[in-house]
Amino acid sequence: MKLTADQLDTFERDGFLILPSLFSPAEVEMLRDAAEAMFAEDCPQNFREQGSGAVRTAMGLHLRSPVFERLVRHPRLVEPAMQLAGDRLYIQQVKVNAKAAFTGELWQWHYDFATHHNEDGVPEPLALNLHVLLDDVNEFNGPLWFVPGSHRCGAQPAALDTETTSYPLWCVDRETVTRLIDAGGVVSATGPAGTVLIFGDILVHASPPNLSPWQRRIFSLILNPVSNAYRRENRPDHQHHRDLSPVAVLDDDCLHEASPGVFSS
Ligand SMILES: O=C(O)CCC(=O)C(=O)O
Repeated sequence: MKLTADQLDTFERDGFLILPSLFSPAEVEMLRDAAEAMFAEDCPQNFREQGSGAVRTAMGLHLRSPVFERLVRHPRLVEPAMQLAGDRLYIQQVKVNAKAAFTGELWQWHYDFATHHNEDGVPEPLALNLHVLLDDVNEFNGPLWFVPGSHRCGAQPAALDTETTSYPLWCVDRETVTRLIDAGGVVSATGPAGTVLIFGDILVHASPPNLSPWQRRIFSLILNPVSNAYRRENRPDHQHHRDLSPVAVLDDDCLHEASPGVFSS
């Protein structure tokens, strides 16, 4: 799947794209079922909320599930990423972030490169984060908030926050966020299940807690150019995969060919 010239212009201007309903309800159902099985596991790849103990993020999914093994090679994700990056890409991180109804916790203001650079030694902010909404995401159940154009202001000062949530993250301070939002505004990335979000490594974003009665699950695939690979191995493989093989693209109907219970590789 190729992005149009308009979509490429929008990505360059805003730093993100929202592509509604790219995956069908049947495909989303397969992904939800696979995610549910992963969330039931007790393993180091599953990070739990500080408050409720519910799974907050489940990582390394393409190595744990045949459905996600295919999703990370899906042409509706990988082809636009290759088009934007103009390079061969490796699979850096694969996860589902969940926010349980009423108790799902926030993600602080940050840009991904601060963590990729400081923890993993990634040289340049060239990685792309590709999301698939697994639930309908509305203004109430903890959508991502993007600051349009913040990627054009360069990498902002960031500091490691190990306290606010269970997941250590390099975050941006309030003064910086205020300045960037005064300049560019803020957009809530909502849409029906199956919607795809694409954003770059220095786009400033966050997401609020989920106080609504609706759960919110989002799949995330981070692809990074092979030429821009990590230089440090501070974090475990599931937080930054070591395998630098360029990701191969499967057929458009690849999800339907996955056998749900059997992991093949
Ligand atoms: O799932 C969320 O709400 C936040 C995700 C995020 O910040 C990220 O993928 O970088």
